[in-house]
Amino acid sequence: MKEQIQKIKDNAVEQISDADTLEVIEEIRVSYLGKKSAFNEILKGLKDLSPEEKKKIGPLANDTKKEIQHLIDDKKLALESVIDEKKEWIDVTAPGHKHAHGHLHPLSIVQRDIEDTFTSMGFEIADGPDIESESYNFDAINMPDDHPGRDMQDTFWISREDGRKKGTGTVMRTQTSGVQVRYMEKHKPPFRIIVPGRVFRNEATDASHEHTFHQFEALVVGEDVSVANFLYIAETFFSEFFGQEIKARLRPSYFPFVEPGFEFDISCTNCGGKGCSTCSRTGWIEVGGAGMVHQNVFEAAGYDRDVYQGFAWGFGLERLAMMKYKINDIRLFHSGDVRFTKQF
Ligand code: FA5
Repeated sequence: MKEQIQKIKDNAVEQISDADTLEVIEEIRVSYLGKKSAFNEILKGLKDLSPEEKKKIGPLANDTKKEIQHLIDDKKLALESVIDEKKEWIDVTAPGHKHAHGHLHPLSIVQRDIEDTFTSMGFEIADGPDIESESYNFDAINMPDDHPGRDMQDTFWISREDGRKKGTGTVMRTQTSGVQVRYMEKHKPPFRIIVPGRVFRNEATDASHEHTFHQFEALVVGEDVSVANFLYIAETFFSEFFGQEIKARLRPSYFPFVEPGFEFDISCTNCGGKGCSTCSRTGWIEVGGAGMVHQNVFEAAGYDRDVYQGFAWGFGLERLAMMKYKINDIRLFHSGDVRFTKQF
């Protein structure tokens, strides 16, 4: 029996020293010291031995059991401390993990820029719904049902009652100009507002046309507002936006909600007005429509048509962003291509 105990001990010592995980050491404990272990059988058999043998084998078995238990405990501690070390050890020379940072879309950057510049000039920011009544989008701004001006903007209709009665339909708004009357109905002059917003046109897309894009409306109303005020604000805004001196010029044009109406151009941001391929050698780039608010629009808002004057101005956000960042295709903005958006 002495040899048997020694053999168990030798095997245990060898296995404990080879054990490399806490799971293995637990298995060893169960197989050597557990209820069904060979060692337990030996201890159970002590009662059948003679008193003399009992005296020798009893202490030997107990000492061996304790010894194996100690070896297991020590090994367990050693394995646990290795695990802890692995957990806490930091390799300061290892390269760091690069975390992807969220960032603003280029159109959001440009929109914030524009809002900052206008608010610094005392403008408030107003808004209106993307899905707009036909009445605000067209009728109230002097584009009744049969007005040929409606043909200038291909419209996505949401609904329209039979018989094409004036003002009864719903549209994806084609322009931010519809917010003019919405705002004027609730506010009295003088005021200065800008209206940034998404607009929709049922148009074929190409490098400079999208079916969904953004406009910025500016509306200034008071008793003594003139085209000169508009020109000053336009030049101040564009000079600030492009970080260089910009000149603006007006060309006669037609929009039903202004009289007189203009297209307005700014001096080419690429060549400063000398003429280059960006401005087709003219030195000027067209950036939007503008004009003095039509008296019918004041009337639709409930104002006295003979008391107030104001100018309105609308430009495309994507087109400005394209000029600022030299982007040659408007479709990139909504392409969802992160290789594009990551550059800003
Ligand atoms: C208008 O929408 C008028 N509401 C602007 C206005 C406001 C005139 C106030 C007078 C007074 P227009 O359709 O030209 O006008 O559009 C204005 C600007 O939106 C254009 O100069 C252009 O920059 C941009 N734009 C128009 N259509 C598209 C399109 N399909 N894709 C991208 N930008 C466009």
